[in-house]
Amino acid sequence: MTKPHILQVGPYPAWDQEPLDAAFHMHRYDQAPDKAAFLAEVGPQVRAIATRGELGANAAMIEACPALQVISVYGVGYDAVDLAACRARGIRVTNTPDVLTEDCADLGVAMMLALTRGVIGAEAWVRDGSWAAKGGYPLQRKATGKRVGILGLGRIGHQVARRLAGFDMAIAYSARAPKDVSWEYIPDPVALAARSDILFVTLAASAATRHIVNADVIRALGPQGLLINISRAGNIDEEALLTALETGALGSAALDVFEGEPRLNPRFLALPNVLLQPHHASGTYETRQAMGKLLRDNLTAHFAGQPLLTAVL
Ligand code: 8YV
Repeated sequence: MTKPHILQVGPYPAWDQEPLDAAFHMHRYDQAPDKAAFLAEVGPQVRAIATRGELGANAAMIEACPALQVISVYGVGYDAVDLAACRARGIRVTNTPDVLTEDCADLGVAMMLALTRGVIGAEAWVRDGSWAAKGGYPLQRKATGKRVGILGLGRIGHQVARRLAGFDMAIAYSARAPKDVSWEYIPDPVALAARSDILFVTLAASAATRHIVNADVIRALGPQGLLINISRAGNIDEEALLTALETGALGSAALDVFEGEPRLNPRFLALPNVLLQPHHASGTYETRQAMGKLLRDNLTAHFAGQPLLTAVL
């Protein structure tokens, strides 16, 4: 049997690349110097696209592959895939939910603790000799017992809330409808931010959620507030966020995602009140191996005529 032709949009670790190369004919879009020429050349043979959450598959890519049947995303977020183009052509889409939920929640909580307690600066204080030269590190802010808002109580938001319950936090959340949980339901983002010291953004991104964290939400969180984003940059009005951080209208922010990443707005780099992370909430060996397996299992199931394991379309 001839191997199905797959367009590979981004790199994968060797433990995924080897089995992918063995089972499929992988076309490395990520390594092609002239992307448009490469698409024009291989597009007609392509029956599947293997991509990553942050890279997705745009309309031009989908259009260049007239025999495309399925797009398999390495990531839970599929907002970068042009779903309208997929729907119009009956192209299936899969993602990798569940396997990364715990790691994403863990990193969110780690970012909260690192920022409130000044862990990064305190470490530098030890290394550069400040401790011995100047004495103890400046006092920081307590995390335990604070009022926390979870904007989007999906799988990841739920795991964040579960962890924060262990910090005796007063938890409130937003969702499309109230959930069967004991935490307070506050669907309006401004009202949620206004009653929160710390606001976690854990919302699946879509056109409808773009800039859901706008200037009003940021203002409601306030000069003592902490904003944590482990979802997608598009959920926050980044311009409003930068201005609020620069002027002190917002206390601080811990961010794992950025517009135009990995080349983030340099204004972030000049800010003392931010914790910046390189979009690695799912970045552990255990989780990335599980994500890679799920990506491959979906492709294998599709070409074996079996039901997709984790279809979103
Ligand atoms: C990335 C993510 O996909 O799951 C998501 O939606 O954004 C991440 O897990 C990961 O960096 C792999 O590309």
